[in-house]
Amino acid sequence: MSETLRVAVIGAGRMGADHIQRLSKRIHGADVAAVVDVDLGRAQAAIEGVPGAVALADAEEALNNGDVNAVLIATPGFLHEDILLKALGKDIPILCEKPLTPDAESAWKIVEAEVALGHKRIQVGFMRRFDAEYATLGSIIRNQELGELLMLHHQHRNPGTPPGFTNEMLINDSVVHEFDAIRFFTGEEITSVQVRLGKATRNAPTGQHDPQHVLIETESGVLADVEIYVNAKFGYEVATQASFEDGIVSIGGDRGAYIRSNGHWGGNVTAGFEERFGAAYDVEIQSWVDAALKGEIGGPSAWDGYATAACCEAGVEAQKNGEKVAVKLNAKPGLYE
Ligand code: ISE
Repeated sequence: MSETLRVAVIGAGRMGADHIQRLSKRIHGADVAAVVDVDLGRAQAAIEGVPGAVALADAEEALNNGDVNAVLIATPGFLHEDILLKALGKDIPILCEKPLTPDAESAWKIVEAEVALGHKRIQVGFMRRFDAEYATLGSIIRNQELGELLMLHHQHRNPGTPPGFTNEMLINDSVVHEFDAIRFFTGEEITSVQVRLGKATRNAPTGQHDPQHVLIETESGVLADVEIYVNAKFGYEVATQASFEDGIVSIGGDRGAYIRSNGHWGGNVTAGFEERFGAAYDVEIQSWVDAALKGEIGGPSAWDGYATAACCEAGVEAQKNGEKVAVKLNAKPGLYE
C-alpha cells in the first residue's frame, strides 16, 4: 500500500460533506481524490477548497480512477450493497457509513463476498465506539470494575427528522447505533428485540410513531432499553446509564461550560450529531486510515454490520407485531473471530 490513502468519497450529502472536510483538513495519511454524487453540482460544491480532488457523478468511474486507492461510502443505506461489492472486487480499503446494508440478507451477501476475498477490507461507521465516554464505559464493563453489568438504559433523542424519514428508520437508521453499542459494551450478540408504541407526539410527520420504547436482551440476559425520540425538538441527546452490581455509570448528555449571566444560568443544548460526535468521527476515520495503510481495518467489521442488520430486521418486525422477536444470525465465519 502507498503512504497515502487516496479516497473516493461516495455521497456528498450531510455525512459525506462532513467526512470530506475531515479527510482534507484533520486526518493524516489520507487525501480526498474524488467525490461522487448523482447530483454533480453537489459533488462540485463539496470539492471546493479540496486540492487534487475531482467531482464525478458515477461511483464505478471513481473506483476505476487510477488515482483512487480507498473508498468512503456515505450514500443512503439502500445504495451501499452495489458499491460495496464493486469496491471489494477492487480489493481496496472501505469505510462504509452505517447501516452496512438495510437488511440481513444483503448484509450477509457482503460478509460472504469478504470471506471469499480472504481478508477484512470493510470497516463500518459506528462512530460511537470511538467516543471517549463510550470507551470509558466499555473498559469499566470489560474490567468488571463495578462487578457484572446488569442493565443499560439508553436515551436517543434528535431535534427532528429529514424529509422521507420513515417509521422503520427509527429502528434502521437510529436504533441501529444502540444495537451496535450494546454489542460493543457487552461483547455479546443480541438475542431479542421488542418495541412498544405508547403515547405519540403531535410533532412527528405523518407515518411516524414517535417516540418508541425498544427492549433488548443479550446472550447472558443483560436487559437494555432505548427511548428513541426523533422529533424531540429541544436538541440532540445520546446518553446511557449502566447499572452494575456495585455502582451506576452515566455517560453522554450535554457538556461544555456552565454559564451564569444576565439573569440566566446553564449551558448550551447540543444541536446535532456532528457536534455530539465530531471528535469521535475524527478518531474513527484516523483509525481507519492508519489500519488501512497496514492492510487492516481499525474498527467494527462487516460482521458487526451484518449482526446489527439482523437486529434491525427483528426490530422492524417487532414494531409491527408488538411481540418479542428473536434475532436470527448465521454462524460467524472464522475471518471475524
Ligand atoms: C443519523 O443517521 C445518525 O446516524 C445519528 O447519529 C442518529 O442520532 C440519527 O438518529 C440518525 O438518523
